[in-house]
Amino acid sequence: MKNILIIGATGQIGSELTMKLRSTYPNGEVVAGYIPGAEPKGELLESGPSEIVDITNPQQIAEAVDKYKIDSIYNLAAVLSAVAETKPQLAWKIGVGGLYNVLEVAREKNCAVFTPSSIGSFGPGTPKVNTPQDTIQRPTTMYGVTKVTGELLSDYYFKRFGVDTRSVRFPGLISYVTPPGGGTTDYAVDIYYAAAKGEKFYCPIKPGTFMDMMYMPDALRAAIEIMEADPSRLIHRNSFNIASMSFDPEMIVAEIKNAVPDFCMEYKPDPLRQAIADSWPDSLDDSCARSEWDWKPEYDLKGMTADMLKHLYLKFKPENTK
Ligand code: AKB
Repeated sequence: MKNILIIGATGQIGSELTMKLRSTYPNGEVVAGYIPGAEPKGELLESGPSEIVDITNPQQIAEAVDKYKIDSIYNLAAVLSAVAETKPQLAWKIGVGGLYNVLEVAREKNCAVFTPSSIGSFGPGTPKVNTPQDTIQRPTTMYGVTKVTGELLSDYYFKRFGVDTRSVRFPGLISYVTPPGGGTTDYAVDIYYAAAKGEKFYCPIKPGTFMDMMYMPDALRAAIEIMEADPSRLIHRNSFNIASMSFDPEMIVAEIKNAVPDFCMEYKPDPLRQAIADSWPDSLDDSCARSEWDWKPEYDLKGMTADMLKHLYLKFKPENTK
């Protein structure tokens, strides 16, 4: 990879992945694609080029690819699971229509494409614990439907047209930089913000609801490593199970309380998010990613909690919030 276009560069993953790609490939162009209203700011704006690239506009994608001689596209535009249930048409338009636009440009202009899938690509009929790489994928959410369609479409473009498409199934991603919006796993980010601000947390997910989660530095590394992987070793492409930790609200609150003993949480389940979480696996088996491209996470719940709280305390120090 040399010249990279990130579509959705100002979102939860994009804002950090763009910076990481710029430091990983200092001699290439790493272009932050954004939509009006979500302009890049600060370091993201100043550290490299940015362009308006709306995933629903194939011409804008093609123009950015031509202008910067792009060879790889990171397609991060998505409507997350809870919002997708309230706006299913929009979720399809961005998740599937948008991906089709990206794949067509990639086919014509010979680009590699990374499009994340998710634990949301599984459904209630999937084995729940240690979910295998190749198994039943019959999601009951629109988000999941777009993710499975995306996996199939990406594999089709690889097999039919030779487009170098690759992907991982992201768990819930936890970060102190850019908050997520509209996901089912967002509670596992919000809980750290509440703890660092000294606030009580109302948990929208019931005790005993396990989901796979991952700290952002591991997720960013996975996105780059899969695109750098030796293609001759890849048996799978779209999309790899990756995993690092699985927990329920009781476990994360216990870990936070080790550092913040007076932290207080009350359950206030959100029926929409709970139903989505109940349809997803508890934990994924990521052995194919480990054997085909040497995937290995670095953070567990303990390590992530320490790092999250350290950074959030800095963010919310009175002198930094003025
Ligand atoms: C969501 O909760 O919608 C996302 C995901 C797991 O894909 N974080």
